[in-house]
Amino acid sequence: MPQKISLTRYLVEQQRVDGHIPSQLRLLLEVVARACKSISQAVNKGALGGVLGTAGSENVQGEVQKKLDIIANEVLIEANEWGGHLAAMASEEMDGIYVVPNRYPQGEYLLLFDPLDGSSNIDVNVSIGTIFSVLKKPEGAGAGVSEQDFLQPGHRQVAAGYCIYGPQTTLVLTVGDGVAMFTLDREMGSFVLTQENVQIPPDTKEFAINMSNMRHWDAPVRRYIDECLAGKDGPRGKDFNMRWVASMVADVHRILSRGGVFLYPWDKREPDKPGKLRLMYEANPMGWLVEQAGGAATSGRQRILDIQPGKLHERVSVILGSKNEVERVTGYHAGAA
Ligand code: AHM
Ligand code: MG
Repeated sequence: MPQKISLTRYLVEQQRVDGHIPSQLRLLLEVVARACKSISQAVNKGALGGVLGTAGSENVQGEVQKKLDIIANEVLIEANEWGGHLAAMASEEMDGIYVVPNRYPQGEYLLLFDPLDGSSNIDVNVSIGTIFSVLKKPEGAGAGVSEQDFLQPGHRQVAAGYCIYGPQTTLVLTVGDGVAMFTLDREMGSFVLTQENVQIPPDTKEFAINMSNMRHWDAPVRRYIDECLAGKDGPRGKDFNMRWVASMVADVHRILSRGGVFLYPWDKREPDKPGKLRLMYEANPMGWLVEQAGGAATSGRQRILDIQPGKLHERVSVILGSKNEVERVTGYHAGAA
């Protein structure tokens, strides 16, 4: 039987053999993985743990917080604040940044997360997940840390990933050397490498979009979906299938596993907002994972990873997945400009 490779061993080997993960980053990723294990436990208990339902509060974006949103946020902060590897954290569930308290040593990394993505699926027992992104404090930023230090484009990420809580709990990670997947072995209590060098096929017959928003879309997105729906007899000359889980982690996980294209575009419901999803802790980490697996990620107008954020909770239009499809939709935007 082949030897099992744990996440710890994978990270140690990345550090030792390839030398591109400093020990502090390795520690950080191990701690994030440990926090994800705790969140996975809480998610699994569901109603038995009294963790379902709303918490009676709203986050900075005016969304109702679920109990598990808050629990997951706290688990990630408590796990990460004392290790000495971080300067500060930012989360979908917190208005401002969380600076590591003075009683702990300060590190040089910045951690951003969506503690529990796909919140609307929590109470209905459908896959949800934690998304994370790691940046380094900019050179010459001086002592202390501010929100400004976080405002770096996605191509500056040093690690990114997500943990999906579904039929299996799987941690998906990139440190800039391809994408690896680790499945949680509950008996062993550790994440075990189950897939390396994940690749997204460049072509697909599967798209993911919330079709109920169709009447609000812009012309390029409408054109793309209309052409997919036209099937074999349309301009694409093939039939397409559609999937929409309404958990970005689940939709992206499917795309990393068998290809596809995911769109959450700008729409007319909120004309002043560039999109629904958040750039820094949703689009950037997912965009980098997808690129590392040979796919592409754009806003329709620009590569996601090249967008300079103006604020922590910035939103963005997202098109990601199989490269030829993403390039096609992006091309339709260029044609419409
Ligand atoms: P959340 O972070 O508040 O859970 O919202 C993000 C989620 C994504 O996971 C998913 O792709 C999208 O919202 C679904 O939105 P909709 O319900 O509009 O289809
Ligand atoms: Mg989210």
